[in-house]
Amino acid sequence: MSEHLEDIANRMVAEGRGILAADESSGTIKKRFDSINVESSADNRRDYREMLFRSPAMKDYVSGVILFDETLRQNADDGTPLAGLIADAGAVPGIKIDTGAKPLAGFDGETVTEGLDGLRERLAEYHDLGARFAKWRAVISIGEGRPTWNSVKANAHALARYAALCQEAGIVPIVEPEVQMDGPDAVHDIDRCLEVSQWALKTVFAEIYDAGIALDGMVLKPNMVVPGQKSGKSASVEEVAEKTISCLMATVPAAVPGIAFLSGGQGDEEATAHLSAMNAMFDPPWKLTFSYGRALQAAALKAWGGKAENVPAAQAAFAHRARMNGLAALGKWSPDLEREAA
Ligand code: 5MM
Repeated sequence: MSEHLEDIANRMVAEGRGILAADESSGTIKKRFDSINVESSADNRRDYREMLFRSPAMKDYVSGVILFDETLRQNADDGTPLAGLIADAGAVPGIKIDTGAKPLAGFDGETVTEGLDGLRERLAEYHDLGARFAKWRAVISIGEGRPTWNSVKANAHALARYAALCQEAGIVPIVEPEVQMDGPDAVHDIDRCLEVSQWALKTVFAEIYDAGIALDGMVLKPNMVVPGQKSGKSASVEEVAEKTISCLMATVPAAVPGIAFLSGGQGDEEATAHLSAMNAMFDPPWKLTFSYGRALQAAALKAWGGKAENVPAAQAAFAHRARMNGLAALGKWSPDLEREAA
């Protein structure tokens, strides 16, 4: 018998654990590998991800891993499917299922995420390959006259249609409406981020309601409320935590079991500090955890550098970041712990 959606969703946001976003598409993983001068070949991508999934830290701090299509079909060096390594570590394998954010016709500088055509059939195949959750990322950018209502509405509608198809297939949807903190003209302040994030989330949950989504069988992956990276403005950890929570309290129904944040270009320690502060300061109705890509992998990627002899050092770097974020998911991280453990 298939596992219930709410049981999978609860496993994905289990106490003190979070999600590893390892679903970089071909272009993004190439950029990451370029930064360490490693060729982005299928074997190198496999070796890198095998290093992460075999890390002993997986079983303690990682509840789920988001994969790119190629990775879900790859085997480790000894022939074990990579998704099998994840399941053996007690984590849920998931799949990035959208086909990317594409220019929104008639709306310069805005995108709508595509991938609905043929999605029912693709979900059935991914379920057979072992995926038990999926992820779809909508990108909302802030700028002069942006976002427009058309982009907020089109992205929210697509997210809800995707979520309905996932639940029909027995797959938990991660719903990711990312209000970007970076980009060429991210000069907005934290209050503009708050305003747009609330608008995007209200619209997403209105569409989700209309589409009849079971709220207890989904996970939300939002941005934190932060100033734009090019604004020259900063915000304290407390301000980010307070404004992010106030945004979520105003928009996310309590029946959603968990919220797993993206890191969005924040520094590793910054992303950890923000998550920990939220969990320490508030007792929200949902679990608050991480679904970080860059903020979980950056140190490990650098330590690995494409060399087999660096695997132990890379796994140690990954274990450190995963443990710090596991503590943050409990509100128990501190800068002192960060330095003691390093
Ligand atoms: C790992 O990056 C994911 C895939 O991005 P592309 O489709 O652009 O290759 C991305 O969706 C990621 O899951 C989220 O943005 C969270 O990652 P960060 O690095 O922001 O925590």
